[in-house]
Amino acid sequence: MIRRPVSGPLRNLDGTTMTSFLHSADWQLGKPFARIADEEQRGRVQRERLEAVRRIGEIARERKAAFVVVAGDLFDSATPKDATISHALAAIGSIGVPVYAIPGNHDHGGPNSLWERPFFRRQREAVAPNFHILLERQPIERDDAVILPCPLLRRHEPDDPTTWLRRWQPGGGDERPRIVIAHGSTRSFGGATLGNSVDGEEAGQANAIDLGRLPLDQFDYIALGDWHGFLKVGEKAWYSGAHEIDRFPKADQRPGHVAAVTVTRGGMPGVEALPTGKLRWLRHEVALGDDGPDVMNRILREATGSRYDDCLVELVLSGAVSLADRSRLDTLLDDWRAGLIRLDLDDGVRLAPSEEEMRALTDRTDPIISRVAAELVARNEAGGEGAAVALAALRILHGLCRDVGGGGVIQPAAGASP
Ligand SMILES: [Mn+2]
Repeated sequence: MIRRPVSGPLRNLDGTTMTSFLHSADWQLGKPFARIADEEQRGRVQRERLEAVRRIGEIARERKAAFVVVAGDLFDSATPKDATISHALAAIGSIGVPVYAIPGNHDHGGPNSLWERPFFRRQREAVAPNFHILLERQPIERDDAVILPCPLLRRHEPDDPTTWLRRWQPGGGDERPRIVIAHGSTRSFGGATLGNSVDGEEAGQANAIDLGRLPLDQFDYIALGDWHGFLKVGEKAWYSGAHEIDRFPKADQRPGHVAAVTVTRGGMPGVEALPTGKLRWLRHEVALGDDGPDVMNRILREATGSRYDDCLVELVLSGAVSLADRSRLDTLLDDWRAGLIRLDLDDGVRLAPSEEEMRALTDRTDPIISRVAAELVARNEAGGEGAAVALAALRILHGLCRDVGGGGVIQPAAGASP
C-alpha cells in the first residue's frame, strides 16, 4: 500500500509525480429532452444528469482523485437558464476536489458568454469555489500536474483548438504530468471522423483536432470531449463519453462512465471506465407471430427488470397478429408506456384476423353487426384502398363485440339519450 504524503503530490521512487484524477465531458445540463412527452419524466431525466455529476464526486472521494477535468459541453446551450446554472454549480460544488473545465461547442466561451455572466460568477463563488472554467489557452500549474486547456471560444472554431500546444515549450526538468483538455472531433486512423457527428452538430470541419500533429511525447494524457461514448482514440487520448446516457446508443458505444486516470510524466496513462450513469436507453426489434404479443412482453420484461422506471425504450415491432392479439398488444403497450420513462414505438405490425374471428363477427345474432361485418370482410378481401379501412373497422367492431360479450346486441352507452 502506497502512503499518501500529508501534503503535496504523490511521488514515485524515481522522483516523478504520480497523479490520479477523473475525466468527464458532455454533461449537457439543461438539455430539454423535448421528445419525452410527460413533463414529470422529462424533469426526471434532466435531474438524473445532475445526480450523475454528484456520483462523479462520490467516485472522486473513493478513488482519492486529486481533481476532475471536464472536457467541454457542461451545458446543453450557450444561454442556459439561471436555474440550470445554479443547480449545475451546486452539483459541481458537491464534488469537493478542484474541477477544471473548458467550454465546448454547446457552451462556448468568448465575449458575453455564459461564463462571464454576473450570475454565473456570483453563484460560482458562493457554491462552487472548487470550479475553474478555463477560458484561455495557457497552462494551469498545480503541484501534481500541468493542465493544458484548449477551450472553444466560438461554437465552430475553424482552427484546430490544440494548435497552440504544437509550439508550447515546457520548463526543463519538470517532472509533473501534463494533461491536455480539448473538445472536438478527431480523425481516427481508420479515416472516420469521431466527435461532433454524434454531438448532433453539423459542424463540418470545425472543432477538428489533429492528434497526429501534437508532439505526443510532450504530453501524458489527452482528455477529450464531444463523442458521447467512452473511447480510446490514441495511445494517450481518450473520450470519456457523457456521464449519463442521453440518447439511444449505437452498437459498441459506452456512455454513462467517467474515466479514472493515473498519469506520470513520460509514462503511459492508466485509464479505467467507471459507471456513473443510471438511466438505460434500450432498443429492441421484435417480430410478432402466432404467439402474439407475449414474446414482446417477455423481451421487455427481461431487458428492463424491476427497474423499468429507469428505462427509455425504442421498440420496433413487425409481424402480424389477430384481432384479439392486437387489442391485447395495445393494452400491453399502454401498460409499458405508463411504467417506462419513454416508449418510442415504430409499429409495423400487420392486422391478420383469423378465420374464426371473421366468422364470429359475421355470425353475430344482431343482424346489423353481422351484415356490417360481412360487408367489411368482403371489402377487405377485395383489396385495394378500401381494404385497410375495412380492416381498421373490423378491429373496432371486434373490440365493441368483445366488450359486450356473447352473441348479444350492443347496448347504447349508459347515459345516452333514448
Ligand atoms: Mn460537443
